[in-house]
Amino acid sequence: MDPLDLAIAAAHAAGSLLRTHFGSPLNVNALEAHDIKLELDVQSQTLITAMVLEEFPDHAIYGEEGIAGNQESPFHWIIDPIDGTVNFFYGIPHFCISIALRDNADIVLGVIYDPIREELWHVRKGGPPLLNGKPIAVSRRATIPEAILSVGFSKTKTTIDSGLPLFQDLVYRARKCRLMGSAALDMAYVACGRLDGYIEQSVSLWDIAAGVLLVEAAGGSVKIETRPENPDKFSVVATNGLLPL
Ligand code: LIP
Repeated sequence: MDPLDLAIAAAHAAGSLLRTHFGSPLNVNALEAHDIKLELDVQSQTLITAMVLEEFPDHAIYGEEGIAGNQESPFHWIIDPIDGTVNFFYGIPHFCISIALRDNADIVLGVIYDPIREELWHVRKGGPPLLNGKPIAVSRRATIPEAILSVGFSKTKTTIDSGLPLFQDLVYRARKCRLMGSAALDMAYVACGRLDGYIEQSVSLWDIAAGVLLVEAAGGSVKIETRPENPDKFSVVATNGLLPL
């Protein structure tokens, strides 16, 4: 099976699982000041992992809910089983599944699926970025005053403290700043021109892997820096490539 077709099938399967449970009582695995971990996150990743390893038993899984498969493999599937888990828990219909495949250091495909709006973004390295099968492109807005931006604060006091000054500056300069709660959807929205930029201080690879390929394929730019306090966390600035950010 073509790996992109598999990623799309896995996103759809996980999407219908999430739709089934959306708005119903949920088993909470962990409740933190700025984060919630659901049993459904684990179930969704388990479903995607089973589908991937059935087709590619020698590949590796690197997901928010843990790793699986052959970690020596050059092929790593990077999975966020529910991106926007807190939104999901509160019944806010703004979350998605994000799946990317990395071949050695290269992200070669990305899929982001919003199961409530039934919006599927996908891209293969070197190919056109698509939303529900139609080509997409970033916006042409080039100045901050005309821009709509999404800003994320992640999950800790440290990351909130480090993000606040930038937010305080941009909220006065940009047309609007939004806090939408899903890094992957923020990047998908930049890729299709709904947002002009997305900034967050501390996210994980699974939050942004598919989105990076999508935004760059759509004509945008993504700047990623490793966090000084945690090599597995990244600060990200994704824009349409025109904004001075
Ligand atoms: C979420 C990100 C969001 C960030 C949250 C959290 P999760 O991912 O998508 O941008 O602000 O703190 O990291 O935990 O829902 O997969």
